[in-house]
Amino acid sequence: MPKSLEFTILATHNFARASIMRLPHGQVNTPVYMPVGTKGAMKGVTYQEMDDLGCRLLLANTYHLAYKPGGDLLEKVGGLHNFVNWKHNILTDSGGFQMVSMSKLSEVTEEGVKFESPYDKTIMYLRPEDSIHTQNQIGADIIMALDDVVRTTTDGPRMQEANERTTRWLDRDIAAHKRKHDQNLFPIIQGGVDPKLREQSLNDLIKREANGYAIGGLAGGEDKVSFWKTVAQCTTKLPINKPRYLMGVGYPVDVVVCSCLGVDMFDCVFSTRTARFGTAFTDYGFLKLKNNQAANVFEPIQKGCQCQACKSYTQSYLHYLIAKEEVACHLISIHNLNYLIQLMLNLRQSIIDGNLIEFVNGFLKKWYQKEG
Ligand code: PRF
Ligand code: ZN
Repeated sequence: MPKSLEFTILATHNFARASIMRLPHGQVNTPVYMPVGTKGAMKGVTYQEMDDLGCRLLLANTYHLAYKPGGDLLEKVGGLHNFVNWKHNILTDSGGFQMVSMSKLSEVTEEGVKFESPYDKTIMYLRPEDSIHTQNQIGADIIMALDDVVRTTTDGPRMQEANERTTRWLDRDIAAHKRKHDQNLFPIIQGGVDPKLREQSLNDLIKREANGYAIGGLAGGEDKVSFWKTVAQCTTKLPINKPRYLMGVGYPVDVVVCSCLGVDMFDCVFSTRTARFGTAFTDYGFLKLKNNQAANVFEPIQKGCQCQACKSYTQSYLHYLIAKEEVACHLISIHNLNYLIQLMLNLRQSIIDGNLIEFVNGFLKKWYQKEG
C-alpha cells in the first residue's frame, strides 16, 4: 500500500527547505501557502480558478462543514473532494481554533467543546472523537488534531491546562482515527510564547510519531520577537524529515521569514479577506485600491503579474469597480492568492538554486520601499 504522506527534501539553506510532499491527491511543492475555503467554498473564487492558479492543497474547516452540509452528507457523496469537485489535496482544521474565534459561543471542558450556533442557536458538541469522525467523513488528505486553543496572550494555569489537555485530546484523536491509511493526522504544538510550555508540548507530541506537525497558538496578538522565537524553537526541535505547518500565518513578510526558519506550510484568510476590503498585495507592500490615488493609475496592480486581474485591468478601473460590483473583490482575491502562491514558488526556487539570501534581500528591500 502506498504511504499516505511522503516528504522529500530537495535542497536546504540553513533551516529553510525546498521539498516535495506526496499526498493521496497528488504532489505539493513546499514551502506552500494554502488558501482557505472555510465552508467548502473559497469566498469569491471558484475551485477551477484555484486549480488554474496552481493551488494543489487547500484548507477547509470541520466546524463549519459539520454544521452544513454535515458529515453524513459528505460521507454519502464520497467526501468533500467529490462534493466540490476538487481533484487535488485538502487539509481540514479540527474546529479547535473556533474556540477562540467564537469564544462567546463556546464552552470548553475536558470532554470537549460545546458550541452554540450563531445561525440558529442549536448546540453542537465537538469532542476529539467527534472532530475526528467528521474529518474522516470529510476525507481530507491531512486532518488536524483537536487542540485546546487559548488566546496567545493568556498565561498562568489556563495556558498550562490547555497545553496538557491538547496532549490528552491527541491520544483520543489517535484512538478515534479510522482512516490512518489515507488520511494524515497532524498534532498541533501549543504552549503560547512560554518556552517551557512549548518545550513540554514539543516533547509530548513528537513522541506520538505523526507524519507531520503543526505549530499552533501563534499569530494571536503576541509581539513579533516572541512569535519568531517560538517558531524557531519549534522548527529546531521538530523532526527534520517531516513537514511543519504554521497555522494562521499568511502575511507576506511572515511567510518569507518563517520559511527561512524551516516552516513548510502556511494558511491564512488574510489574503482574501483583505482583498474584499479592496487591498492588494504588491512587491512594494499593500495597495489600497479604494484610495482616490488609484483612480489615476492606468497600470495593473503589479507589473508583470500574470493573474486575470493584472492581465486585463488597470488600477483605475478596479478602483471604479470596487464601489459598484462584487467582481472587483473577486479579481483582487485572485491577484492576492496568485501573489502568495508565486511568492512561495520563487522562494522555493531560490532555495533550490542556492540564491535564498539574494531572494530575501530583494524581497525585503522592495517590501519596505516605496515604488519609484
Ligand atoms: N489551532 C487550530 N487552528 C488554528 C490555530 C490553532 O492554534 C491557529 C493559530 N492561532 C490558526 N488556526 N486548530
Ligand atoms: Zn495580479
